Amino acid sequence: MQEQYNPHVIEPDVQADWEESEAFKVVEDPDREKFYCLSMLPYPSGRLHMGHVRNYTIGDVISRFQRMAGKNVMQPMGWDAFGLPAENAAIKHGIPPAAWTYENIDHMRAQFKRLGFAFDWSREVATCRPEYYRWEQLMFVRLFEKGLVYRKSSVVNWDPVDQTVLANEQVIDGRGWRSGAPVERREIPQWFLKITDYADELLEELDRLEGWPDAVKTMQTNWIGRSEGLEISFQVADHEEPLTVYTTRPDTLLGVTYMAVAPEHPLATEAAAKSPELHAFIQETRKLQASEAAMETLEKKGLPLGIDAIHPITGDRIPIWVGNFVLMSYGTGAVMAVPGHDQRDWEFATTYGLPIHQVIAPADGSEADLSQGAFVEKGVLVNSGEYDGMSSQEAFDALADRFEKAGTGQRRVNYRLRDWGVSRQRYWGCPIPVIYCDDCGSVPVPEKDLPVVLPEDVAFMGVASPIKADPTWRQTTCPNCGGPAERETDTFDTFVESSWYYARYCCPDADGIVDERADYWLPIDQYIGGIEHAVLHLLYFRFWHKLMRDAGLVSSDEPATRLLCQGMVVAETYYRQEGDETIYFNPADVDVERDEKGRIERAILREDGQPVTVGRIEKMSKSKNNGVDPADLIGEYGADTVRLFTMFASPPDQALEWSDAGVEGAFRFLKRLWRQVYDHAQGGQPPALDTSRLTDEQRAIRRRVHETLAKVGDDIGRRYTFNTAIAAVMELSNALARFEDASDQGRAVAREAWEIVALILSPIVPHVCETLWQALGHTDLKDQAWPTVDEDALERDAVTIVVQVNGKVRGRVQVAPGADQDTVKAAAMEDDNVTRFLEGKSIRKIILVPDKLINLVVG
Ligand code: ANZ
Ligand code: ZN
Repeated sequence: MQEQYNPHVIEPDVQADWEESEAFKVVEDPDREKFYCLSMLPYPSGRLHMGHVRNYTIGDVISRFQRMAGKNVMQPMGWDAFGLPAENAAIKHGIPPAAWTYENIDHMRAQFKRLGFAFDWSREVATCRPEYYRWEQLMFVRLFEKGLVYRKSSVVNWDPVDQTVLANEQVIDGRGWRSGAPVERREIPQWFLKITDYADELLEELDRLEGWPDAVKTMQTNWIGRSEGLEISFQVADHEEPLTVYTTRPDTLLGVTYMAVAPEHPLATEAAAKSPELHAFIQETRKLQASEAAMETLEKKGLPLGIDAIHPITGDRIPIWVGNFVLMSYGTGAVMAVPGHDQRDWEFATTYGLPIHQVIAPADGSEADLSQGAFVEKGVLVNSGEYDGMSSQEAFDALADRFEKAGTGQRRVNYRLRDWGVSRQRYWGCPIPVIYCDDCGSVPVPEKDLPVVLPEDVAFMGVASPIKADPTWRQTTCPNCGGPAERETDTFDTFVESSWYYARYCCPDADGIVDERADYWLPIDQYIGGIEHAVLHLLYFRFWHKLMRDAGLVSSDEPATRLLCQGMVVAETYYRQEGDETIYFNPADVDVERDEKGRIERAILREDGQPVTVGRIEKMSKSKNNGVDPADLIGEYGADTVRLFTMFASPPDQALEWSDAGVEGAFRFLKRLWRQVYDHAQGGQPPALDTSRLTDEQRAIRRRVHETLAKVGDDIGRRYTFNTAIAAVMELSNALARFEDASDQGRAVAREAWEIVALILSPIVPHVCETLWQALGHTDLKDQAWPTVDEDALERDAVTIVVQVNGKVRGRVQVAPGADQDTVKAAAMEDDNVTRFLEGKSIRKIILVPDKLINLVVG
């Protein structure tokens, strides 16, 4: 053992040993309890960032702990390798996306290895490889045959710069999330997966996902957006066809003062044919309507159609309007507007001077003030004729029954969830395996012809997809009739690849989508990733699992039993305002002066010695130039320090604030730990520990060691509070520094202590611990079990506490050391002499000096 801690020497050695011995390669073993620990797979952008480091360190600590706990642990890694950045790099630098991607993968793999993650690299997958994506093409073909996919023209968010469709969430303030270009509305044919067929199950099963954070479950619940309501048909004056609306509040029916239809609704189209003004309005709103999310904040606009509906109860004529806030794709594309009780309707009515009627009164008898806004709660019906006095629920039922009986209404469940549009117009993705034939229509590619391989050696001419630009790639023959036909040139949304990669890891070489090994490993025991995936990825991944289950490929209902969403990595920002431009400076280039409380007093740019403004603490990002490159840190401190800092700075689900001092502190701790073990090891091998011959002091330190062991096991294994586990080991190492006992048994106690420290810190800082373990005379820490707590060591001797009443000693009691006030008081009350002095009096105050004295103040 070297005297000095030098991570740059020990880490490569330890890593080489892991690599050679294939230490983390696992095989299925039905006799052992399995543990599948999975961190979300990264996009191979080329460089690791601190967010990755945090995500994968958490997973690695959990994996290594579970391995020591005796489980058969699988921790795989792979690459979410399709996607736009590769194409942008290709367009910019002229490198084919495939080459760029593979190079990045190699670079990032090396970075992962340098961090010492215990991945089973034999299971690595890259989603851009035909041997991976051929199986999702096969799955698509099977879903096609089952009727779970369909093609439909729909209005999409079109990014004119990236030339692709964007999901609603990718539209931010009407602009493409990546390009920043104003998003257009286009109608194009797309392939859809019928996720709505699974809406109920996706919703219901959330209740059983006890190991998932509530925040994620709530977001998914809202996203699925199940609502129970009624479809009601209104007669339309001078029209045959009734106007059907969907409402969740039929109890407000007598408060309807107008109707509103979507710009695409047939009644709007009919009226627009006669009115240029309407026509112009409809064109305008169709162009502007971007995402559903943007609808919430949209300024509400509309025009009357000049057509009336007939109220089904009062027979009154009600004007029909077209409104930009009504979505054609939801319910029936038409609403009965109740401005008294719906805020959107209220705003619209206020803008256009439409009447507002109250038909619901607050259930608690208070008054609702409709001049300030709608009263949206449920309550008691008023101004509603025969329904007056009913509760909202009673009125819902009564009206639903009435319309269902009359044949003009029907109870309905609606979902906000839409089917999943999986077509993307970009090149660097998995080709959608469909062939178009003039005679046969859309024909799935026969299974024997899969995969449809994406050519990798391509040149970009502008932004267009090379397989769209190439007139020959698409030419093929129809599998049905043998006539000339064309291939689909769209590719899958990359969320398709990430929906099932976890299953492929179980059997990466399976000759099929998955094989029986999937059922050994699934469901995932611990899934770890960012909260930004709460809705899309985590919903698609649950959906795809159910599709695989229903195809007989896996038998579990859900893909992951436990989910941890790690917090963001944040850092201070520094900037200067130069005219309109804000120039951000990297924290590494700024010197800061702090006050005693650690608050920044002054920040100076090192380069020019001039001050910079201290901004907010924000998520590390390129745009704020506040990122720290993990590669630099590893180069300076080694992997263990980076791992230790990331796990120590905060609990995994909270934000982690970057701090140079924190990294320094982590490094110092490891150096000191090294030195302590070095000094101890210099004393040579101590004799065997004989617990029957220990002094009080030896017993006390040994108790401390086993208490720490118990706490760390619980913190890492169950609570996932890695920071408190580390703090406990740090305290123990301080206590051991004060334990200077060179006797044989003293050294035996210290030996046991350092062995336990090396073992229990090893999930977090595996390299240094492996080396210390060897210095303590062992080999292969990587195969060691988690140490067992010696319950006898935990037993505490009793301490004697003096009991005073009003400051006078009245007795002595024996309690466990560290006993709290209630325990000591209870023991004191059992002493007859003490209770004699308490008789007839009440205790006003209790003063406890732990392990020494209790004073009961009575009066
Ligand atoms: C009358 C009413 C009165 C409504 C009231 C609400 C409150 P969820 O819960 O999301 O399903 N709606 C129906 N179809 C719509 C569409 N295509 N575009 C915009 N809004 C639409 O919401 C259902 C409610 O949203 C429906 O109930 C309808 O307004 C509106 F005091 O009908 B309600
Ligand atoms: Zn054909």
